[in-house]
Amino acid sequence: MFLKTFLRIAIWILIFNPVLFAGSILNPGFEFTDPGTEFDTPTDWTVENYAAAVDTFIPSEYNGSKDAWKIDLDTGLSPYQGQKLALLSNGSSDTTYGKMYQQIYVEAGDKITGAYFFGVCDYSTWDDYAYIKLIALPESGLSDVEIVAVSLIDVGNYSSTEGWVEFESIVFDESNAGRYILEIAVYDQADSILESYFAVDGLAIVPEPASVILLLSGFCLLRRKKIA
Ligand SMILES: [Ca+2]
Ligand SMILES: [Ca+2]
Repeated sequence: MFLKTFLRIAIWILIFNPVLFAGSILNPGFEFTDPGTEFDTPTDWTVENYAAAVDTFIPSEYNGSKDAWKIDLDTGLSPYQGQKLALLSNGSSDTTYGKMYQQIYVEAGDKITGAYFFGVCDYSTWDDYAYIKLIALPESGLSDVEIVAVSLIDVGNYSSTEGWVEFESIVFDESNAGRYILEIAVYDQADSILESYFAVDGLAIVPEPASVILLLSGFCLLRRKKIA
């Protein structure tokens, strides 16, 4: 009787809460911030230069032109999910990049999803760029995995994406599942002048339905064996 109840609960969890069986990212929606930091640093993320959690990104008049940006500059960019989004900038003149990162792990069958916005205040051939990628830990035997790569060439001079762009990574398998550094960054190209902005929100590690079904069939087999 107890076993039957346990199996019923386990199967219910598998069907309705598949995320419990995926890898993990801490503070994936940037909703939590460390108090007392110069910028509102998202909890669980290590930041370098300008990388903050903000309620809304309203671009200022600061330095470079935003003449061709495709969002409303007065109302700005609201979070993709929740109350906050992550905003990174390479700054103007004083720094050449903004970055945030944390160690994560991904299981076989997982993929990483989310949304980004990219806006540049520069022009070609100073092609500022941004990315989201997994960096393999030393001696892990794994290779880096690119998730998002976007540059000025993709959006045009003094321009931006049309709001949030949803993305998803490859589906990981046994050969590339494991621990990585999840790194989000925006960089100047060639010089340190004229800033660009990279916003990210709604990160999630999502198991592919096929892997959930596999787990479920594993439980069913276990159950048959116990009954037999
Ligand atoms: Ca959020
Ligand atoms: Ca620049």
